[in-house]
Amino acid sequence: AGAFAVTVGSAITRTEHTTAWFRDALADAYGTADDRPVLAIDIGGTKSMAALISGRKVLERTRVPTAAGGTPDGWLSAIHAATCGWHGRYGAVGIAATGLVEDGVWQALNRATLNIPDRYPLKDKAEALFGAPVFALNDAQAAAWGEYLATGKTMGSIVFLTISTGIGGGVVSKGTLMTGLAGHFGLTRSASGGTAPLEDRVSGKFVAAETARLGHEEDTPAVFKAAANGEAWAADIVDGSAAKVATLCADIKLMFDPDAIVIGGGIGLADGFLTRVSQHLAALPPRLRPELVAARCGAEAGLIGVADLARGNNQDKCII
Ligand code: BMX
Repeated sequence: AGAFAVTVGSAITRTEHTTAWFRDALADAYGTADDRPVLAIDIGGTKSMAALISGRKVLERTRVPTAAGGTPDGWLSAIHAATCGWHGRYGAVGIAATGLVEDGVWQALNRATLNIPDRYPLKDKAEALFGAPVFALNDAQAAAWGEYLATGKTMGSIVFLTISTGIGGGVVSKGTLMTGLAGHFGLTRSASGGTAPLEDRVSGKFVAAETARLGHEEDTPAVFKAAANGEAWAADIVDGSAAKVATLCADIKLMFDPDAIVIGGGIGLADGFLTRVSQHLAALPPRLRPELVAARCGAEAGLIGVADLARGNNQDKCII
């Protein structure tokens, strides 16, 4: 009768069927059919954060302390308890954790930052607890990815450095996030004269220990305030740390030649710290001088980065 095609049955009477075919075909082409938010978790040496994230938008957030004498089971169940009201609203879980995370297995590199036992099955345990697929990665590597996304992927390469309880780092080289051990700058020894891991001479733990050793009672923000007010003991602690970070940044520039070194973390973003690091780099020839910028996503870079990866968007950009 000249018809090009004839359609019979539920394709006409049940339009939701044809809609579903489109939905499934798009999911096959672009990844997951589950467009629910991601539960993103960041387990740090001092505190843990959790957020419900849709795209790069944080819908809900909460935080719980990471109990110093605790265990991974305990840290996870504290986070689970704090987020149980969100259950059913997320389709995947992303975990950014301090320490080495490989193939879903977690361990400490520096037990002074967090005492994680060897080979803890983080992915399996978290999947059983949260009832959703889990993607897990080192905290600073996740933050490097979050900061890279925040640049709109306009830079070819960035190195991210977080100076907090320890010193973490992540490398995005030509749009590819390096995983495994790559970026664990806090464990390097060159900038501390080879005597100890760099983070033992610079990070939040060091500032607190030095302050106590000198007989002062200030907490870390107060030490930075005292340094800004010109109190010599505090300025010595802050400037000594800044000088070592400057040496590290100069070395990173020679190793990776990134477009920028993005600095984050409680110490890294503390008042005046970045300025002091830059002052120590001022004498370098311009070609060798790293470009330092403050983290755009602040403390949430790791949550945003791991949420993107947990969604499956960019996992093929990771090299393990
Ligand atoms: C340590 C190491 C890194 C981590 C960094 C920052 C452990 C437990 N952690 O170098 O994996 O990225 O600290 O961690 O070995 P944070 O807790 O200070 O953010």
